[in-house]
Amino acid sequence: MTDLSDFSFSGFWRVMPRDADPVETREWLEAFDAVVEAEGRERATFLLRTLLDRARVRRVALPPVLNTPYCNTIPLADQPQYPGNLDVENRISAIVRWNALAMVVRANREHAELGGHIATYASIADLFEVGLNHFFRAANGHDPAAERGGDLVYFQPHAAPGVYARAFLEGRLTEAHLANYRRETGGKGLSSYCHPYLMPEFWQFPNASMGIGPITAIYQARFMRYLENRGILETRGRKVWAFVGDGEMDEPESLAGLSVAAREGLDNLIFVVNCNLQRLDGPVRGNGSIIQELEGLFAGAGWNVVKLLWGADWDALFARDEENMILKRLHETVDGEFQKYAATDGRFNRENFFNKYPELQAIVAHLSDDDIDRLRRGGHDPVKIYAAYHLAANHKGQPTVILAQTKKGYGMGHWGQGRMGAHQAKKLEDDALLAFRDRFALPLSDDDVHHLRFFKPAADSPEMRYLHARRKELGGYLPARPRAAPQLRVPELAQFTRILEGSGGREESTTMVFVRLLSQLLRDPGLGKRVVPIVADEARTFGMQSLFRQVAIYSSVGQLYDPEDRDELLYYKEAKDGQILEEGITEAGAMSSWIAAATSYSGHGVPMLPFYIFYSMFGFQRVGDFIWAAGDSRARGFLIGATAGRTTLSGEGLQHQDGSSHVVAATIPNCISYDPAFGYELAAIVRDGARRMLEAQEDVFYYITVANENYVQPAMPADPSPPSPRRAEQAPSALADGCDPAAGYRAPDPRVLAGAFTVTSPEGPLLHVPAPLSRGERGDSTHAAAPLCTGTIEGILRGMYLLRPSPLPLPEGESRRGGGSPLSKGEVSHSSPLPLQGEGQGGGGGHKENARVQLLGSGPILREALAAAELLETNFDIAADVWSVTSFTELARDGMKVERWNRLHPESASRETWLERCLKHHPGPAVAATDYVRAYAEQIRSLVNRPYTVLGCDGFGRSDTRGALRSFFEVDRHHIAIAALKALADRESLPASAVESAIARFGIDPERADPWRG
Ligand SMILES: Cc1ncc(C[n+]2csc(CCOP(=O)(O)OP(=O)(O)O)c2C)c(N)n1
Repeated sequence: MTDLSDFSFSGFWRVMPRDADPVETREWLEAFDAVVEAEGRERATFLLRTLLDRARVRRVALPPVLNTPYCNTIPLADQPQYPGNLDVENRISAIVRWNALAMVVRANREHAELGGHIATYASIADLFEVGLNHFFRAANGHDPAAERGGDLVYFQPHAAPGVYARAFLEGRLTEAHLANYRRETGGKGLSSYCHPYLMPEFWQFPNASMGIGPITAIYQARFMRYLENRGILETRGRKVWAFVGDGEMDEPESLAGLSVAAREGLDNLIFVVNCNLQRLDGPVRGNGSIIQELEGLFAGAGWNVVKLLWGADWDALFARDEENMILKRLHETVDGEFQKYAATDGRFNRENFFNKYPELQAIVAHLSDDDIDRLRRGGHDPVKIYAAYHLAANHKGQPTVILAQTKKGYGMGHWGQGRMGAHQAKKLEDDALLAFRDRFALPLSDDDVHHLRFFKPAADSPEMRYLHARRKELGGYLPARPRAAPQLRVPELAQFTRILEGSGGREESTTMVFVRLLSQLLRDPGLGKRVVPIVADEARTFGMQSLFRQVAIYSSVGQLYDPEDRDELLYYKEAKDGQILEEGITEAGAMSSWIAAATSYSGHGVPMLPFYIFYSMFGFQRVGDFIWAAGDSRARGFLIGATAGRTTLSGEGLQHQDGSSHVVAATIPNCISYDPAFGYELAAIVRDGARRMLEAQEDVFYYITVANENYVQPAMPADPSPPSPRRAEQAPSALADGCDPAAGYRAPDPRVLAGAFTVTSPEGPLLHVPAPLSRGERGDSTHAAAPLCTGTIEGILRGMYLLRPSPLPLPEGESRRGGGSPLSKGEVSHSSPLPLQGEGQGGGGGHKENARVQLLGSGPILREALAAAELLETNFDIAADVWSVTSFTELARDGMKVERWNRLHPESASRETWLERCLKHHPGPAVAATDYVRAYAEQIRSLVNRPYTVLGCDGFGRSDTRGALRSFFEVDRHHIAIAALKALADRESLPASAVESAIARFGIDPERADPWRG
């Protein structure tokens, strides 16, 4: 075996330095002991500090003060009495172990592809059991504060089989559930890991992706303090227990929140690191010590560290070890060796560990090899576990981490315990199973073992009575996830009049509109208190500094300094009951806070409405896995991707310009995403989202992009004008109120379409829309109600609505009856080339029938589509209807649903998608342009049912002006117009030469490199 005692490199936590003068050492120690005894610990601490200061002055290297010896933190003398019946608990634990093992092995005997894990639970079983028998409180505990909720327990994900096996004993899962482990499609299976989405009444926290559990647990504990400090919920006495793997602690996210937990003094948080010293491929630190390393990290971050390394049988050995030979030997041993000792028998351990020094050999001389084999690590000894939990649960002022040393695959003999491949062991033969039965003294026949029969003692057996009694005492069963939550009333949309009316000629970005909206929500008497604004050091970027003063920044200690800007109206105000969670530069931390708030309806029975606003590029791309976990958590809240768009965030360049978040958002089933262009769209979306989440209690969350480009925000288009004679011919609208923006209506009075609104091009103004009707003109003197068009709102929410019908007439031959059919060759009567205006070929008015196109735009690029429409109409006499597509994803999802229904109901009348309904009376090829990669708008291709050209911003971003970027990525008005002309030329509605000359006229270089490669 390796002897590291001679190694000189800095494995300080590993090797005790040699003692050059033991006599002198003893004198110092005796003197120190005398001080402690005579003058107390405080005096001793003072002397130590003074000594350390002197050492610094004399340039003596300081010892590693954050590490303690490789033994239990809690001395035997401080160990509390064990309050339980160890014998019964051992039997329960053995039964749970067996059922977990049987479940996994059975599944894999039947279908080897199912997988599963045995070794993780085998290592953590005792840590769970002591918690479940003595510590983890459920929501209705017999606590003096009876109304309080329970503890929140993050079970180590790969130990899920054991959690199922216990729930089976508790009668919460049936044998059928266990028999369907990892077979979920039939509806009665058990999910592989902790997935609230799949088992919404069982699991609370999705943590199967390593690192997500630890950090979300920290921010959960912090959020409980937030609820308490803001006077929303009493959480005192409740704990967050997070069971994490030692390998998992390598994830940056696992470590990311350690300092915030200590800074906030989260003594409601207990981490238990299952230090079985192995991960998937091999040892966590083969050549080092993960426990000593983690001790240093946690202690350095300010945590209370409890090492739980050795079971009670070691106490006697340590007591006999006057020379500290055991510690010396332990400090020589790296984790790779500890793993080998776990995988081998007592004889091997004696020969290789204990026999190294005669003194050590003597210490275990009275033990047989079997006795040595039975020496337990701390994480397998309920008495020691209890002591650690007891200390942690009562510790004040700091979070506690328990570093529990265990053996991976504990009890699996040479088939699994401590083996390199233990993590993936899932198929055991009969001899291994029989040995397991014997090892844990299970009352099973060979036949039971052979058939992997689940075992449940009789209801009146001591085991079952004990198990139920313990959980009853602790308030109920865990894990359990309450689904119901009180409803919260959401303000009506009409209350957002100021936003719905547009910006009245002022230029404003959708981000600014969002901040106004948020500010109004915060003031709402019913909902305001439940709104949780979250930022990761970007509040000023998004113009949110006004909120600092309005609702203050949450700080558990209030504000201990006089802020530099105190004299200003909107100063940086921190307060104990502050509402904003200002997380600093940690998107992972901010997401973790958001998840805690967005699941508060379930975790605490207190619905909250969190808005996390971030640079959209640092959302799905940076912390996409957290957002996925939020979906799994059934989170309810808003994610606001700000400064969004590849060309709209102009100057920031490649790392900042987001062109893909909407594509990723589309892959999360319960994430509803929108890319609104105008403030009224945003208001309608947010209001409806809040209604769905807080009133209808749907398990959905929202991703909405907002941008920082300033332009005049138009008013929400009012109810459509009375149907024109043409419209009267149409089939009746499917919408109850007869207001169907999709069916096409007469161009609304431009004054209600938009606030004063000018789209310009290098050629000059293209489209000018005067300011909205004044209140006097509209005849309403109050500010109460904006003109709402329920049809328009429905369109906004369903993904598209007709924003600007072309003022040019529909072709005679194009009856709205047949709408939606693609233009076929020669269908449009323009047989002669369409000249460019000003090129001496006439053109412009005079045509009775115009070629027509449908322009689809989203976000800020919608304004380019509007400008393109004007270009097409003014210069080419081509009618262009412009659609605001608020969500290509919602359109595509609707399409998926309708297409599937039609496919499976071949004899029924086909259903129509929203997109079909929208476009069917609007002929002509379609062109879509967005600020995102083409894949975003491509989602609807199969639904468009006509020639469809998609423009988008594929490629790396770069810095430049918006105009230059839009030209570069070819999503500006000129490229939209060219795409429309080309689509018409392909249908022979105009000659290719017209497109060619337009390309030249717009100064487009057709030979330049592809923008996504340029
Ligand atoms: C982010 C992430 N990466 C990789 C994995 C695959 N994985 C599952 S368990 C595991 C090893 C876990 O080791 P450890 O945390 O020590 O837990 P143990 O099972 O040993 O107790 C790995 C790599 C994962 N689930 N999540």
